[in-house]
Amino acid sequence: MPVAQARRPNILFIMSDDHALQALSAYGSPISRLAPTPNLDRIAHNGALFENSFVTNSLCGPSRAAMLTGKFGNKNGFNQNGDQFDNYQPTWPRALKDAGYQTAIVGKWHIGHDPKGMKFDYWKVLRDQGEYYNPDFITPDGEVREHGYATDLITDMGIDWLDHRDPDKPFVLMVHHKAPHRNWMPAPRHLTKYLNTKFPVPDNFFDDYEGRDAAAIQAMNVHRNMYEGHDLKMTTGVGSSKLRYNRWPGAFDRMTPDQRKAFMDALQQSNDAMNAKEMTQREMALWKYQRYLQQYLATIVSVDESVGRLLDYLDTHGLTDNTIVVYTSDQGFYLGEHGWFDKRFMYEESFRTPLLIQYPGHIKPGTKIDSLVQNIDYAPTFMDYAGLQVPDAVQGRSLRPLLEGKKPADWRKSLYYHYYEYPAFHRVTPHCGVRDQRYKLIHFYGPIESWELFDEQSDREEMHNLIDDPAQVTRVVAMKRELLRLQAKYGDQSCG
Ligand code: SGN
Ligand code: CA
Repeated sequence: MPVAQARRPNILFIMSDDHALQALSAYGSPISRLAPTPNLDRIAHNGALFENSFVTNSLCGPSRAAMLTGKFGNKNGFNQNGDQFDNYQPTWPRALKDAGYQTAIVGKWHIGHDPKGMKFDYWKVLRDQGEYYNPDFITPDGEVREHGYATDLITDMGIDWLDHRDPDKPFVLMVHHKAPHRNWMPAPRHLTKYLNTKFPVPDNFFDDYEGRDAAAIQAMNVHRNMYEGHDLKMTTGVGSSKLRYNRWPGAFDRMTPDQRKAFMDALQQSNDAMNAKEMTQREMALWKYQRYLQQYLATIVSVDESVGRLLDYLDTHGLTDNTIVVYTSDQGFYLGEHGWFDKRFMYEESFRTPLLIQYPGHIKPGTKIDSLVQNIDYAPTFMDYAGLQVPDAVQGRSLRPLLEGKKPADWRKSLYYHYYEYPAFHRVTPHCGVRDQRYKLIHFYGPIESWELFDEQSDREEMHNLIDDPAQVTRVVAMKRELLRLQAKYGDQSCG
């Protein structure tokens, strides 16, 4: 093998599903201080943390498609869940495979049935959204149900593949977790982890959505829209282990009797106390918020353990120095901000996504990067590190200069966003928008036609729509012009 090839870095790309920045302690939120992620923090400590990392469209499929291609949905053909990704189009795993890498993906796929066509040397992906307990996987040989907990199974598969790979070739391993996606079922060993923890309630949990019409009509409110059985695991009465509204019983029915008993037993005391108490609507909303966070954060403990196991594997096998490790999520998530769960909106909590990258010797430990970056930048970054030419059609830009401590003068000053799916699950009005380091302009279209402007510096919670503020007239004109410039640049003419 040529020397240059032997030195090319391995890439371990770990992605979770719906992991909010607020739940990753390296980002330092009050919630994460009560539910720390020490192994994820290791990556930030060893390498870089992106303080301004965003997605192109805050939804699973579109995000994955953007990451694989380095292009917005209007170019890669995937704008909403349910679209079919064309696996034969250019992607970074395929480009690296063609350049001599060994490639593998384990875990969530969700942009079609399977990754056939992308030439992975090994793949084993969850069927559809995937389940937490005893999930079904699609493999080249058909479908198989594995006994166990999804996060652990996916980690085992990744490690097993590393054990059996060809050590003479560089590798790409993509470990894509289901967690912490809805319906938030923790591993058996973490069932009671946070049941006695009281998490801080966001100031805008009881948001009245004044001046924000699209926010007012959504269906992603923790109190109103979560399924009391399926999501919150609330039972029908004191002493009962029967779940309240359980829209998709499959998540529980697939458990063994022992798994299910352990799961419900762990919650019995808390459920009984809830059922025994007369609560006002407001008290019930707050109770649900706590139960939601307890479950959501407990699923992240397993993700954190998975990352710890993978990092330890690299250490004990002498691979750490020559492996780029990336941790990200397909998007951010609401943990009660505006009263919500889910994502989709261009508001901060779901527009942002965590991004941590280590590459010892190449990225200074403890680096913090405040430049605006987006998930279309991952593909060109990996191609760049693998020594490949980035095709002109790629719309993102390599993060390598930023990771090496440089700040190119022509780095982007604003980001474009476009969300399409409606009404889907959560009735989020389609919208597009532009964000710079300080301001954000959003254009909602379809069921609601409106514009919003936020000052992220003075109004981080995005409660005050400044669009009609006379003091902002010039800014609104400038930002509308910037929106048009970005739409022309990215070739998207479909926003309302
Ligand atoms: C499921 C969830 C929704 C979620 C979508 C998309 N409902 O349909 O709440 O918005 O996935 O999520 S569930 O009760 O079936 O879990 S995504 O991350 O795959 O885009
Ligand atoms: Ca997701």
